[in-house]
Amino acid sequence: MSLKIHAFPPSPRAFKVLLVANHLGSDYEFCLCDLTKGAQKTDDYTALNPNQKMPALEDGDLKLWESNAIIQYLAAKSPEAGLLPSDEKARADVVRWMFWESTTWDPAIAALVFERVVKGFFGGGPPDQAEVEKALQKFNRAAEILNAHLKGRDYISGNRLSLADFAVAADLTMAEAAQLPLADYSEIRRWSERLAELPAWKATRAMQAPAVAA
Ligand SMILES: N[C@@H](CCC(=O)N[C@@H](CS)C(=O)NCC(=O)O)C(=O)O
Repeated sequence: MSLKIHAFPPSPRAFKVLLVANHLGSDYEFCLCDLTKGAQKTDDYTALNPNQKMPALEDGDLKLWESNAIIQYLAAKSPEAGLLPSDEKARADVVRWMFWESTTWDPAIAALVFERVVKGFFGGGPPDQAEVEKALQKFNRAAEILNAHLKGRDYISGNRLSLADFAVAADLTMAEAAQLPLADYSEIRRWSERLAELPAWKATRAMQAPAVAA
């Protein structure tokens, strides 16, 4: 099997990549990159991703990092699934939401995950309230935009399931643990609860617990 995905499934960025691979039925080898054991800092892994972060993908001589680049590659290998439209305008809309996820949505949520989950897990002390407040402001601003956009829509782009849905929804897998304030965002809850019913979503959720126990 030439396709390998290096990931730590509890992380939303890893969840995103595994979710898309599972939804597409991609033939891949799962390689645990155990962040709790510093696997991202080994020489072998650094040769794969000099940023010392997961996820990463290998396909023959291709070494690819950045979760959105990885899911774009996976979708392009399975065009029949339609997760990345071939029409220029439709594709630009999907890609626009993927960039929004990388630059706006993910950083706000990741800051809350860091303060409220990761620090505790690694013995890094209590959440810094000033950082939490800053992240909450960013989160609420982004959530208002997404919530308004989803009104009357089942999917983010083009009224069909696409990489935009997977990229943006994956960040919500830690919503409970990071206490994301979703109560006021009923459209986001409706849309994400629907995605969580996908067989691939459930299969990817099932990959999370064993990784923590490993
Ligand atoms: N923009 C990157 C972010 C990757 C990233 O920050 N991964 C984190 C975990 S969610 C990581 O591997 N951190 C390990 C470390 O910083 O030591 C992506 O979407 O792939």
